Amino acid sequence: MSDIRTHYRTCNICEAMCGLEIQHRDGEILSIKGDKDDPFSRGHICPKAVALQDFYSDRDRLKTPIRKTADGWTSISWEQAYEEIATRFRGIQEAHGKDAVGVYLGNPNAHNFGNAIMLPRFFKALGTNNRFSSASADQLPHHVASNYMLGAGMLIPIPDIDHTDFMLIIGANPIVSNGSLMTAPGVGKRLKAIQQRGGKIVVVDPRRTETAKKADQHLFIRPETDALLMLALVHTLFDEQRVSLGHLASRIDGLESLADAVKAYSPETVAEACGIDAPTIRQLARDLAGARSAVCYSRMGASTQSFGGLCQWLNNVLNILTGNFDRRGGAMFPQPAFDLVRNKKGKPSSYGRHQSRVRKLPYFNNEFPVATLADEILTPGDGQIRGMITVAGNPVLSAPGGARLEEAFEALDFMVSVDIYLNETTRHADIILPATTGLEVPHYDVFFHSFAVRNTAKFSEPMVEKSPDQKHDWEILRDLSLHLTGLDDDGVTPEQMLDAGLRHGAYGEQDMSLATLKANPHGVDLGPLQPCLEQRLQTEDGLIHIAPQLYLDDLQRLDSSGLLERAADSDYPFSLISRRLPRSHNTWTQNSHRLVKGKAPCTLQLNPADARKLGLEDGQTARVASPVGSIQLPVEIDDDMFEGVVSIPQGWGHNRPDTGMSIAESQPGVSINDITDGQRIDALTGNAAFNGTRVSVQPA
Ligand SMILES: Nc1nc2c(c(=O)[nH]1)N[C@H]1C(S)=C(S)[C@@H](COP(=O)(O)OP(=O)(O)OC[C@H]3O[C@@H](n4cnc5c(=O)[nH]c(N)nc54)[C@H](O)[C@@H]3O)O[C@H]1N2
Ligand SMILES: Nc1nc2c(c(=O)[nH]1)N[C@H]1C(S)=C(S)[C@@H](COP(=O)(O)OP(=O)(O)OC[C@H]3O[C@@H](n4cnc5c(=O)[nH]c(N)nc54)[C@H](O)[C@@H]3O)O[C@H]1N2
Ligand code: SF4
Ligand SMILES: [Mo]
Repeated sequence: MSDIRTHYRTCNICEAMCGLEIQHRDGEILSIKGDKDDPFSRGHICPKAVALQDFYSDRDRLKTPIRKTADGWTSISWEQAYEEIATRFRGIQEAHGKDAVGVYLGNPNAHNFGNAIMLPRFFKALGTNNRFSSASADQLPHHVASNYMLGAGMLIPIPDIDHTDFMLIIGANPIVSNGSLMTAPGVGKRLKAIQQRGGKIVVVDPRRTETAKKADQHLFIRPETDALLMLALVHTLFDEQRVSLGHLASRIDGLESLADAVKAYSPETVAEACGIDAPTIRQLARDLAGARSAVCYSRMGASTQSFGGLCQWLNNVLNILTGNFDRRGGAMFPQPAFDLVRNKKGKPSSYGRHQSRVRKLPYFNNEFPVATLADEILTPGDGQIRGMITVAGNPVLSAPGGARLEEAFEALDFMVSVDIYLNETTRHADIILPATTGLEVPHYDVFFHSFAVRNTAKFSEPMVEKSPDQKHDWEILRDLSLHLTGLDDDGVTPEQMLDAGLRHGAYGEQDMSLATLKANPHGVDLGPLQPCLEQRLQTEDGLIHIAPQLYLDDLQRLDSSGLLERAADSDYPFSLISRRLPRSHNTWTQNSHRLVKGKAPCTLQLNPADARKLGLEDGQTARVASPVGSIQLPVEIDDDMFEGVVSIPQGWGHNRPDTGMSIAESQPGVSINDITDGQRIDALTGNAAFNGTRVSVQPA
C-alpha cells in the first residue's frame, strides 16, 4: 500500500470556488475538507464538496462511448464513435446547411476549464449558428445589460460584499446557492460581517428564504413585479434629489432620458402591484442613497422572469445613481488574471446579429434562447435543426417546457451527448461520449475568477491520472473538431492557452503564469477589488450608457402586462416560483448517496391560508397544473411563502424511463419544467421566465 497523499484543489460544482484538502491513498478517498490555506475560501465548504467522492466512484458513471441499437446500448470504441458522428453531422450539414446541426451547452461547461478555453474551436469546426445553452435559462439578462451599458457582455458588476454597508438582495438566496454572479466562498460569514460592522441587509423575495431570515429586513414581493419596484426606487432617487454619481459623473450618458422614463413609476403607483407599501419603498430608496456604501444585487429571481432584462438594467442603474458603481462597498469589477474582457474594444458585438427562425427571438451572447430549441427542431422548413449535440447539459429537466424537448430530441435524425450519465436528456442520443469529471480534471476557474468578490487565481492538478481510455471533455471536443474538419491536431492544450492568457494578463508583469500557480497549490491572493471601470469599460465612446433605447422601449411591454392592474387569472390563480436545495445541484448531483438521504425534498411549498382554502393538508399529494402540463407532489405548508405563491425545487424529475442513475431514481421527485412554458420568456432578452408561471393547485 502506498502513502497517504494530500491533494489541494478548487471545488468546481458551484460558483463559490471553495478550496479543498483531500486525503487519498491508491485512488481511495480518505477525507475531503475545506483548505484553510486557500486565501479566498479559508476553509469553507458545503456538503456537496464531500459528494465529489461519490461522483468519482459512481458505478453508474459512463465509462466508454455507447451507441443505441435495437437491442439497447452497446459499447463502441472512441474512433468508431468519432467516425460515425463526423459522417452523420457532415451528411446532415451537406444536405441541409450548417445550421441544421444544433448545440446545447449545460452549466458544467462554465465550471470546466478545458471546455471554457476549447469551445470556440469546436464551434468553428461545427460552423452552426444554432447554439443554445443554459445561460438563457439563467443569467442572460446580466450579459445583455453589460453589453448595452458597458460595451461587453462579460463585464459584469459584482457586489463588493466584504466592504459594503448596505446590501439590497433581490431574488437571490445565497445562503443556499452559495452565491451566483458573486463568487464569495463562505458567503454566510461575509453577510454576517456586514451586520457586525454596523451595516444592513434587506432581502426582497416572495419567499422568506434562508437568506431573508438572516437579513435585517425582508420584504415579500409579488413575483415578476421587481422591475416596477426598481423603477419606483429610481423614481424616488430623482424625485427626492438623491442622485449622486460620484467619480463616474462625467462618463454617464442618458441621464435625462432616464429621469423622464421613470416619472410615471412613483412608489404610490406600484405599491399595490408589488405588495410593498409606498412609504417602505421610499425608505428603501433613502437607505440605499444614504448608506456610506451600498449595493443592489439581484439574481435568478429577478433574471428568470418576464422582465428579467429590465431588472438587470435597473439593478445597474440603482448602483450608478447612488454613486456606488465601481466604488468600494458598491458594485465593482473584478480584475481576473485570465481576462475574458480584454481587447474587445472596437470589435463588433454579436448581440442582435441574428433572429431565431421560428419565433424571431434575439441572438444574444452568441446564442439563441433555449426556450425556442424545441420549436427549431420540431418546426419543418429551411434551417430546421435535424442533428444535435448536447455537452454537459440536461435540458429535458432544466429548460422551460422541458418535456417538449423529449419529443423534439426523439424527432432528430441524429443526436450526440457528451456527458457522465445516461439521463433524461442523454437517453435520447444515438451516441453518448463519457467525459472525466470532478477530481479527475485539472481546473482553473476561467469564468468565476471573473465574477469573484476578491481577485485571486488558482490552478488545480487532477487528483488522479485518468486511464488511457478516458477522455477529458476538451479532448472529446478537440477530437470531434478534427474529425469534422479533417485537419491535423496542432497540439495546443488548454494549459498552454491558460498560460499565455495569464502571462499577457493584468498580473503578467508580476510573474503571473501557470508555473506560478502550480507552485502555489492553495491559490494566489491578488487583493480586494479596486475601482477600475475607466480602464475596463468597452464602449466605443468611453461612456456608460445608463438608458439604452431598447430598455426604454421595453417599458411599454411592462405597462401593458397587466402587472400594475394586478390582472387575475381565474383558471390558474397561483404564481409558481422555483427554489434551490442545499444538498443538490441542478439536475445531476442526485446520484450521490451522501446527498440524497432523509425526507424527500421535492415538495410544493404553500402558505397556510392558501392550503386551508384548497383543503390541503401537510404531506398530502397535490396536483399542480399549468396550461402546458401537470405534476403531482407532496404538500409542505409553510408560512414563509407569500400568499398566492407556491414553490417547487428545480432540478428534479428522475422518474423518466430508461435512465441509468439508480440512486437518483430511488428518490426521483418531479420536474418543475414539465409545467413551465417555453413560450413564457422575457421578450427583451429571450431569457426563460420560470418565475410567475401561472398554475392551479388541487388535492390529487
Ligand atoms: N424551473 C427552473 N428551471 C431552471 C432553473 C430554475 O431556477 N428553475 N435554473 C436554471 C439554471 S440557473 C441553470 S444553470 C440550468 C442548468 O441546466 P443544465 O446545464 O441543462 O442542467 P445541469 O443539471 O447542470 O446538467 C448538467 C449535465 O452535465 C452532466 N455533467 C456533470 N458534470 C459533467 C462533466 O464534468 N462533463 C460532462 N460532459 N458532463 C457533466 C450531468 O450529468 C448533466 O447531464 O437550469 C435552469 N433551469
Ligand atoms: N445548493 C445549490 N446551490 C446552487 C445551485 C443548486 O442547484 N443548488 N445552482 C447553482 C446555479 S446554476 C445558480 S444560477 C445559482 C442561483 O443562485 P440564486 O439566484 O441565489 O438562487 P435561487 O435559489 O434560484 O434564488 C432565487 C430566489 O428568487 C426568488 N424569486 C423567485 N421569483 C422571484 C421574483 O419574481 N422576484 C423576486 N424578487 N424573487 C423571486 C426565489 O424565492 C429564490 O429565493 O445557484 C447555484 N448554486
Ligand atoms: S459551496 Fe460550491 S464550491 Fe463550495 S464546496 Fe459547496 S459546491 Fe463546492
Ligand atoms: Mo445557473
